[in-house]
Amino acid sequence: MKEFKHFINGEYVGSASGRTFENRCPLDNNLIGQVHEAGQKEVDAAVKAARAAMKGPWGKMTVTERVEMLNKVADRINERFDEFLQAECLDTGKPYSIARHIDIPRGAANFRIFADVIKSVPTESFKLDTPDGLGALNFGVRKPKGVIAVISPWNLPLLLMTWKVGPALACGNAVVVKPSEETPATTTLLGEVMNECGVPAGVFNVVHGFGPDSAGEFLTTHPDIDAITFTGETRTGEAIMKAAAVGLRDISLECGGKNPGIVFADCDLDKAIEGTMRSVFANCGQVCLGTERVYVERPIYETFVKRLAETASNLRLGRSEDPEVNMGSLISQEHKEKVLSYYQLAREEGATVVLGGGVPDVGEEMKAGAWVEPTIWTDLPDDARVVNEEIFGPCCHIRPFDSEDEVIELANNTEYGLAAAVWTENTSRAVRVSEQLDVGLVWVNSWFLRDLRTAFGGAKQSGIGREGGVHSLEFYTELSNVCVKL
Ligand code: NAD
Ligand code: 6OD
Repeated sequence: MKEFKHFINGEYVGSASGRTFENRCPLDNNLIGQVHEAGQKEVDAAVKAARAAMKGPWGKMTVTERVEMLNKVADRINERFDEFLQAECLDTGKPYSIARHIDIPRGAANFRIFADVIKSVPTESFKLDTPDGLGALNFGVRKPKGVIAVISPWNLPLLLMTWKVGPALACGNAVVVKPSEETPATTTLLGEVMNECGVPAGVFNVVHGFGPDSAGEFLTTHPDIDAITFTGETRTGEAIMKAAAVGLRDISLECGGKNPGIVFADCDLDKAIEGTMRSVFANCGQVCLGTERVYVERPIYETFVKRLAETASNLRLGRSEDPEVNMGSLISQEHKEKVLSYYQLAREEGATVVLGGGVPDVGEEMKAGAWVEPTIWTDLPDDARVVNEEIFGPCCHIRPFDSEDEVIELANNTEYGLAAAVWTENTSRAVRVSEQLDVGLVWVNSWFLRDLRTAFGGAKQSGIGREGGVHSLEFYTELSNVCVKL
């Protein structure tokens, strides 16, 4: 039986309490292994190891040395690509075809990009005139913040964890990571890579467990944590923000969304269908940036609904390793129940079910897996819960619109503000509409096309702060000013 242990001070250790929980594959509910659950003792040890690392050789390393080390980590992830791929897909049920192109390469790229950023971004400098005529020179110095708690979700486990660990280490911090209880594997494996690449003990630590009254809460309330970076649900973000208030620790929150897709009649319809297919159904709809509300300009509304439904009906569900498969299962039985409750609610709220709405027949071997059908609804009122609450499944509601002003108002009518996709061949309209959307990220004629130098994050209840490129440096470093009187 496989065991997932904590990684503390460069070594794998079990829980002193002996407490473990099961890790099951969502494709068929088969047992993968047992995960050790951290108590206060393991969290204390991980934070202590990280603090000691900051005072040891890691804290004295030059930027050039750190950059070399992080590039080695990226190389080593790529060398062990298949192990990461298999581990990620077993934990999540996602197809290799997705993880091979997104999750694992981005896991490596997240180290490389921030190694590049840290060695090339300047700090500010100002020459100040003084009454004696000699002046003073001000210059900025970026220092690591210290020990960072990284709390990550299950939907893109390696990608979203390294999106935080990469810049944190590039800036010279030490980290304690608490991966999602659903997906312990790739974060655990990364510990081996850190050792292989000579990253000093204590720089990268992992503790496993749940949120409240478990590893997540013990870590975020730990008094020796300097800052907390979190990706996950908005309600969890609120709990973490409260924990961070004690001791005035800095936070970065990347939270939920209910993202609109806006399709104008002058779009390239083939591209809009292909892009909307990905934005609704990729990763079985479990992408925070995914489209759950599609607004289509009336002249092409009927055609769009018909074509999206036809294309979605050809999605191939099945096992990760099958090269024909482009949709896996949801993450867990619990999440399946949540998504199915919205499928039921949609019917109660008066939806027309254009496609799906139930549980697919995936055969005897995978019957116990977390499967749901790709689903499309129309005809729901704007105040329906299904149109307003984040479902995080392979589903969307499509509604017609008649004018730019109307669709901007509809798109913005949400407590969230993460992402939007706009489909039009009219560049002026694309710019005009994009600028009026209350979101952190707009894609025009594309979706999830990532340039890692750009600002990433959400408005409103979708988060606080921006990560990516130099923006990550704002969070992972303390900027000090030195004023030298000449
Ligand atoms: P979640 O909030 O349930 O869990 C995320 C992490 O927080 C897990 O590791 C969990 O154990 C931990 N946690 C839970 N309660 C905690 C507490 N009280 N204290 C400390 N830690 C706690 O989220 P999830 O279900 O894993 O992920 C799905 C959600 O994440 C969706 O809402 C999705 O939109 C969001 N998400 C957002 C982004 C983004 O970039 N904005 C990216 C991916 C996912
Ligand atoms: O691409 C990224 O950097 C990122 N943070 C993606 C988030 C996806 C959400 O599920």
